[in-house]
Amino acid sequence: MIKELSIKELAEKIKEQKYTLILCHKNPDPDTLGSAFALRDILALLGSCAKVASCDTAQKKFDFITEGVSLEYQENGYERYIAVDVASPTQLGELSFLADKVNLTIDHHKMCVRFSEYYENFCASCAENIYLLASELGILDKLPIHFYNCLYAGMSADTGGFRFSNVTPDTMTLASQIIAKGIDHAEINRVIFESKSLEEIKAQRLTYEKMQMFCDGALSLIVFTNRMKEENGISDADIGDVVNAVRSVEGVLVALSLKQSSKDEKKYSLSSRANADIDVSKGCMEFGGGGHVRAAGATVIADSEEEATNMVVSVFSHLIDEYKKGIKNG
Ligand SMILES: [Mn+2]
Repeated sequence: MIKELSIKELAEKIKEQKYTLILCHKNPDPDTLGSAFALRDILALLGSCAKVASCDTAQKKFDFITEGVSLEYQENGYERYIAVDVASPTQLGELSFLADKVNLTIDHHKMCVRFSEYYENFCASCAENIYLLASELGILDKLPIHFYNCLYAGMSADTGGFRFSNVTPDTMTLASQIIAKGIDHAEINRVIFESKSLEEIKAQRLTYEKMQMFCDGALSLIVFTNRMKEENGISDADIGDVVNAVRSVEGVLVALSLKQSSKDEKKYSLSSRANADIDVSKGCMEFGGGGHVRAAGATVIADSEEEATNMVVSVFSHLIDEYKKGIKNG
């Protein structure tokens, strides 16, 4: 039986001095990175050395979080493994073989597969849980400005710049306390939302060219194949948030992106976003994934681009139909 920890119990465990590996999810975003590096600041203050790992590299622009440290995993005799912002073992990607070793998970995903003792709190970002942990430990005033930069980055990224439905009065109260620490919040937001590499812009242009519409325009989809990536000199990191591009089309209720894996051509990484009250995490669960009500992911196994497309369109068009029926009857 997997145990859920209270914040007190989590704080007690974090106090134990142990050489720690902190694990981020694949395609690391500012929330998993910010949570990991903020947790590393906490551990450093408490006398534990920690490294951070992910199966994918962090984007260069997130150096203000990672301080340029590589996320590459190396076996190093770690005494403790902590996963942050990781909804299921599959979210560890190529590092999922470490799932059995994980001692603690700190997360905020409602739809999830727990694989170790965990602390969870369904706030907008995992970063908020790291703040609560520091608060419980009574060390908020001792942590460096880097800690607050990390937390703000996680909160802002997971709330789309404090615009998504997951924002609560508590989110804003906490953001206010973090801004009061003197962080450069405008610069963090510029880096997260307004700064794209030329390759990311290329990926976005391709997305607008190649997107497909289904369900009378209620479902949008972009499939990124390895061939498309090679022909255009685009890497996996460059196509990170293309789902938001297909999501912005007027009339779209659910937006999807499928990215073919460079390592295994039968694997497609699925991202889903909802513009209405449709639980896309249910759709992702069909493929063994998870996430939030309006933002979720999974890995789809298919022999071809067409097969992957048919599989996701079938599942998500069903969710859209159910939603439309609900509106008619409701
Ligand atoms: Mn998150």
